[in-house]
Parts: sequence; structure tokens; C-alpha cells
Amino acid sequence: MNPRARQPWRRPGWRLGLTAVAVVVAGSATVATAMASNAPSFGDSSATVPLSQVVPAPASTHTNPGVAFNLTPDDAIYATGGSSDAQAAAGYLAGLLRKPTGYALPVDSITSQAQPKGIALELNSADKGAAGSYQLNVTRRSVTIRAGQREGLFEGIETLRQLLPVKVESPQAVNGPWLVQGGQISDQPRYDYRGAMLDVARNFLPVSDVERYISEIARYKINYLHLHLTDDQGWRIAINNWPNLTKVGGSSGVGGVSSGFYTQAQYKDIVQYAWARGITVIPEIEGPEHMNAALSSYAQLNCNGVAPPLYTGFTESPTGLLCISSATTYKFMDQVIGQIAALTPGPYISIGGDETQDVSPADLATYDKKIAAIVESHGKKIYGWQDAVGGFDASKTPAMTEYWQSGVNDPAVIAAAKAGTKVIMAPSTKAYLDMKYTADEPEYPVGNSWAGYTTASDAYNWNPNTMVSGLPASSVGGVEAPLWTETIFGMDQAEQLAFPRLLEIADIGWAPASAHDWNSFKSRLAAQGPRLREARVNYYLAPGVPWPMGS
Ligand code: TNX
Repeated sequence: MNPRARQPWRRPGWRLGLTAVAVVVAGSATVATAMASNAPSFGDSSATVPLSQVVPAPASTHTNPGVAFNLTPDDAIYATGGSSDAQAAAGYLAGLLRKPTGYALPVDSITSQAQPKGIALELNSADKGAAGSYQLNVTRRSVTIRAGQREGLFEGIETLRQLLPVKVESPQAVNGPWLVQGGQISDQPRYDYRGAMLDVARNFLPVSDVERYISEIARYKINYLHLHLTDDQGWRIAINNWPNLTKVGGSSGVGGVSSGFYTQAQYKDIVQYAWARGITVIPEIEGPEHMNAALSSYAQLNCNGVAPPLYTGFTESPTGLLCISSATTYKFMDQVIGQIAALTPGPYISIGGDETQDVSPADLATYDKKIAAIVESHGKKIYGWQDAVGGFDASKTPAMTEYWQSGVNDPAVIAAAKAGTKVIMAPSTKAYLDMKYTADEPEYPVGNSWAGYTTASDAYNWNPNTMVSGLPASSVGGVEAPLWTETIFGMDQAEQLAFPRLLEIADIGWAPASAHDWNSFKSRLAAQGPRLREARVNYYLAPGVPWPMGS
């Protein structure tokens, strides 16, 4: 379809440059007294967190009143023997708990004998269900997390983490008790895909910041990190044989302020860090537009053979279009995508493809056809922004596309969905974490507003299945929360925009549709305040959320 027909949603001025049921237990987890149901849990280390107070909301919970598990210095973490996935999950859990508790928490294998006291992670392929599903069972002696697939163990761990006291987020050892409410949780995701997108191209974020963001999103059962690695303002990944991409293209950023790139070894570390938290990284290499950084690096990628200057503007570069008719472009893209594929254990590579308004439909189809063949030849599946689907022929549509143009019932996306493409919902008016919360300044100076202001309740109040009329609900593969960084310098600003709205998108992606209710959600969200504070996440105390003491 003609991309020019989609102009109405374009960003204005884009080219202008511009409560708990508390249970008190004695040290050995023997229940002594039940406290008043509205007792504040903050600072009260003898209160347990209700099983339903988790974000995202679990599919089902059953509380055993009067029962609690108490983690003690003699406990260990047991994992299914012979399973590297279960052992890795146990290692992750031990890493989370050793610091705040100060306990040794050795990791051991589950034996056939009666299970000793502690936490058990059981991976059992006989357990059917979606990748993230898990069962959590809390008795006086043990916490057992059981899952059929690796991802489920990680999701169960994040639930357990939220059921422990707030001080589990402490960066140093603090005193217990470490109580968990007794009962069972049986949980599964509403959607297989729950993503966060991080733009490291506009403003570079070093490895430590990306890893920090990964550890923050993991808490809320986000299972994909989509990394926007290239754009007009910066190229952030080293590609062998094309050193100028990082030497030149990596030397700029919006406003000329930030610069930097990842070596391939550093990038592998990021992918591994994410995998060790149950998250799959999807790298994005933009094209055919948003390519100014690459075009400045290599003159031969430009149709006129002249490299444009580096672009440090805030909006889309007027000189950022790859030369679609040149064989060099595809030789380049083949090498880039080949190297990226080799660094990517996950199934998807994003080819970007947004804002192709300067490309004719015929050129777009040429580019998309060649790009599809390249991605396929490197054994990966295509992910791309919704603007990209129009150029592909029906039999070669991307495996997944990301819908962002709120209010546009894009016929190309609907056709692609009917041909088997999964649609990931990231409507800019709801899920774009870079939109400001309110118009109030200077209270909140960073962020965009071209898609409007997005309060905490706005980010929560929508349904992925009904965003696009005419789109079969079965084609909705999940949700994603993009964080574009034209206005964001550093993690403080990134976190203030991302949190708490990322929790809301995560809840929409995971919690059963029947649990979707702002009033109950906002108290679950509020209970995360002290946790985020304790974890030193610079979140925004969004009005309208009953943040408790300690938030
Ligand atoms: C639109 S949404 C863009 C990005 C910008 C973002 C800013 C989309 C696929 N493209 O290039 O960074 O708006 O909010």
C-alpha cells in the first residue's frame, strides 16, 4: 500500500528539526496471630504479602491462612538435577536472595528423597502450557516453583520475589524474617510476547545501563527486550569489516551529546545477561529510512555517492534513506544481518521499517523482498514496525509486526495478520513510555508529547485485542512498551518515564483479561512503590495511585 496514505498519524513538526491479610509467625514459621486485614505491610516484617498482590496479576491464587514459609540461614535452593536451565534459574534466584538475606543459600539438586527445607525449582517437560506458565506452592517447609519450560521458572521466581518482604530489594544484608504467605499460585500469561523496547541509538546507554534496565523489566515478567541499535543519530553495534559504522556512526547522538557503541563481545554479554533473567533480546537494524548514521559512515551506501554529515537533530533526518537500487546496499545489509544473526540466539531480528514515507511503494517492495531473503538466509524470522508490512508480499510477511499508529485500522496490518503475521501492540497513545505523563512543566521536563500525554491510568486502560477493528484477536501476539530516547539522557530520566507505566503494559500482557480493573490494579501497583524505592528505581509517583508509606 502507498505509505503516503498513512500521513494523518505522522508526528507533527517531525521534519522541523526539531492490604493485606497479614500473618504473624514466630521464627520457625509457626503461625501465631492473624493481624487486622488493613495492616500496613511496609516496615512490618512479620506481615506477609497477600498472594494476589503481585504485578502482573497471577491467573489464580489460593491462600492457606495461618501457613507461612520462613526462609532461614540453613535453607538451600534445589533445582531439577541434570537440567542446566533449572540450575541457571536457581543460580539467578540465589543471586537475588543472598545479598539482602546474608544467607549462604547453596544450590543443590532435587533428590528423590523427601525434600529438605528450602526453595525448589522443578522443570518438568510433562507440564504443558504456555512458555511462561508455572505453579508455585508455599508450605511451612518449602516453596516449590514448577514449570514445563525454562521461562516459567524465571516468571515463578519473579512472583516469589514480590511475595517476600520489601527489604528483599535491599542492596545490602538486612535482618529477616523472610516470610512468604502459604498457598498456591497457578499462573500463565495472557500473551506469549511481552516486550520492552529500548532505543540506544538516539542517546547511547552503556552496557551497565542496559543491564540495569533488563533487571528492572525482568521483575514484571517482560520476556523480550527489543534493542533499537541503529537510527539516524547513531549506530551502536560493531560490525566487522565496516569499522566506520561505529567510528563515525557511533560518535554522535541527539544534540551531539552522547556517543558510544557496543563491541560484539559486549553485545553478547547483554544478550547473556538478559537470557540469564528469562529475557530474549531482539536486535533491530533500521531501514530503509532512519539510516543517516550508516550513510554518514560510508559514502557508497548513498545513491549520490556522497556521505551526508552526521545528524544530531531531534527528529527524522532528511538524508537518512539507504540507496534502494544499489547492490552495495544489500551486500552491506547481508553482512550486518549475518553478523547480528550470529550474535542472536533468539528467533527474531527486527528490520525496523518505520516511517517509510519517502520511499515509493515499488521501492519499498524491492527493499522488503531483498531484506526478507537476507533475514531468512541467516535463519531468523522478521519482526518490523507496522509500516514495514505493506511492502512484503503476502507469502513473505514478517513473522511479527509492531503496531504503533493508534487509531489507524491499517489494512496492510490486517491483511498481514490474516496471512499469519502476529501483531504486537504498542499503541503510541498508550504504550509509548517516552510520552510525558502530563503537560505540567517543569515538574516533568523530559519526554515527548506528539502522541499526547499518557497518565498512569491511560497506560493501563486499553485492550490489545480491540485496538484495531477488523484485526482477528487471535493474531495479537502480545504487547510492547517502547522507550525512545530523543529526549532522554541517562537512566534517571529513562526510569522516570518507564516506571510505573512499564508495569501497566506488563500487567496487560500477562494478567488474565478478566482481572483487568483499574481500581484493583492501582492498589497492586501502589504496593510496588516501596519495592521500586528500595531497589533504587527512579520511578514517577504518578498521581491517582494510592502509594503507601515508603513509596
Ligand atoms: C516515532 S514510532 C518513531 C521513532 C521516534 C518516536 C518518538 C516509530 C516506529 N518511530 O523514530 O523515536 O516516534 O516518540
